[in-house]
Amino acid sequence: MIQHSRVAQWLVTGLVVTVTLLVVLLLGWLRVVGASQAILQEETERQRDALERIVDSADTALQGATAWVGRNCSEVNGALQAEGTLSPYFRSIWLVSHGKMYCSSVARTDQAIDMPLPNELVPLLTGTRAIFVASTPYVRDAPALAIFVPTSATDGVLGFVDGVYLTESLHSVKNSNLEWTAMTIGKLSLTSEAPTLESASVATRGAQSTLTSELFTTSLAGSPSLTRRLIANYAPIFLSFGAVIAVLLGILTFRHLSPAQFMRRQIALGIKRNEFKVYYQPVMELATGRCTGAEALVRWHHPVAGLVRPDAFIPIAEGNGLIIELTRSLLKLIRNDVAKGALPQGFHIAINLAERHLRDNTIVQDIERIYGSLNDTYPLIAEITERYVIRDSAAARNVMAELQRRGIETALDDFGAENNSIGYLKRYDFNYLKIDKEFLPVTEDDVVTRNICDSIIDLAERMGMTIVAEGVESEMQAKYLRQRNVTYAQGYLFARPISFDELVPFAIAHAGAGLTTVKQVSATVTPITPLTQPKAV
Ligand code: G
Ligand code: G
Ligand code: MN
Repeated sequence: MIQHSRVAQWLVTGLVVTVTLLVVLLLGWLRVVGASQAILQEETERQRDALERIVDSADTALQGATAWVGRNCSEVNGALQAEGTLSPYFRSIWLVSHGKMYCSSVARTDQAIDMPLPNELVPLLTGTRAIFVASTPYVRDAPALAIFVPTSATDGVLGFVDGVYLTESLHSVKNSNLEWTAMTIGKLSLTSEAPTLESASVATRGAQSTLTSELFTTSLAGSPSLTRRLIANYAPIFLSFGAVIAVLLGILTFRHLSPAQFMRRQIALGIKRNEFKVYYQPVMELATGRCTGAEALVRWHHPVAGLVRPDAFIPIAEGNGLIIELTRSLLKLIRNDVAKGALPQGFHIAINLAERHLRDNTIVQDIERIYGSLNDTYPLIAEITERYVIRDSAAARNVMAELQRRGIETALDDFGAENNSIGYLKRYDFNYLKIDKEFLPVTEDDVVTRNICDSIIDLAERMGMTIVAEGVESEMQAKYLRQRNVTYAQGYLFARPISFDELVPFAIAHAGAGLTTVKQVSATVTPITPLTQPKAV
């Protein structure tokens, strides 16, 4: 028997289920990361906008003061003071000339001022510049944002925005989604965590979202609670989805690797690799001892399992429809054998059809296409077993009629083996009736079987059907059948199923009218059997 491995079936199924679950979990994790990124991105924009409102407002105030640059401090001091006091966020505003801060919104007019600009702002360029400073004039160790609006290469307005506003903004943006937020210019950062300037590389380590605007960069990191919340959101969806997919794929895999599917693939492969061979069991005319035909029987020479009997694969091939293709390939083998012309003219070849063949005209077309005009010289007989229930009797009747129209007679195979026998005789028009070996009396005093067999013979004669007795094994059975005028017989008494090369000499040896007694027939046949079929095939 061809070996199907249950262990492999379970192992592969387990693997598929595990991999599916892992993939779905990975997808779930990617979804969490994606959702988290989207949230952080949005928070970063919110933070940037909040800080930009402060910087823009300060910038606008400084732009308003540029008209006073270069003017005498005592003249504009009052206006500058008003601007510094009334504009929000400013600690102080300064006029700059020739690279020096010479006039302030917080110092008295009479006080001489000549302070250098915060270092990093120099050299001055056109366009607003900004830098974090740790201290400002008059205020030590309190971070501020220095914003410089130049009017020329060396002149302009400088404002110090108090760091408290920025820290407060960073703090207010931070919510339960966020671990920290930071605003960075150059190498320095202000964060939501402390009111002091920090090195940017330290402060923004582990940032998950960063956004750079014209004057500064905002960055932030998500909180573990955000990740936990997203996992809690997505876990039920992905876990249930994953479980369903994994179970479905598991079932599909398990079924794909089931013994039936395994056999299906093996059979399909066997057809492709020409592992199926046809054997022929001679059919004898009882009255004359002539061999008038043979029944083609399939044998599977499997490379690993060896010789496989039809019972092991024919029902499977019938169940999954491969029987159509299998029969097609057997027809080709039979055609190739018969076309050699070595058999006596008029020699019959019986083929076994399955219930599936009777559902449409495919088999009629196949026979016509493959066997064609060979049928005139070596007529086919279509054996239809009564073991299987014919589903569509109208279609079956049509197929049989089509076959008969083409000179292919039909035989009811295995008669009496199952329950369909009598009904089949009524519904279908068979030319032959093959009595199942079960109904051949085995001993002289086997009265019950003999009575049944007598009735079957009587019934067939009344119906005008020719009888073929199957599984004839003893001289006693042959004698009984001859007494009852049964026309044909096949069985081990005459010959086992043999290869075509063995069939030809057998058919020629039994073609003449000389071999009329069964004794002679069996004497001729017996030596062939052990030689050609060491084990029954
Ligand atoms: O040859 P035995 O040889 O063991 O055959 C067993 C069963 O397989 C029988 O019922 C026979 O009718 C069936 N069988 C053998 N060859 C074929 C075939 O080519 N097609 C179909 N459908 N059945 C076959
Ligand atoms: O298609 P069908 O069911 O008629 O197939 C015939 C089956 O009977 C095949 O399996 C074939 O090998 C088997 N067979 C043929 N002759 C004999 C016989 O004399 N005795 C027994 N027991 N089986 C036989
Ligand atoms: Mn048969």
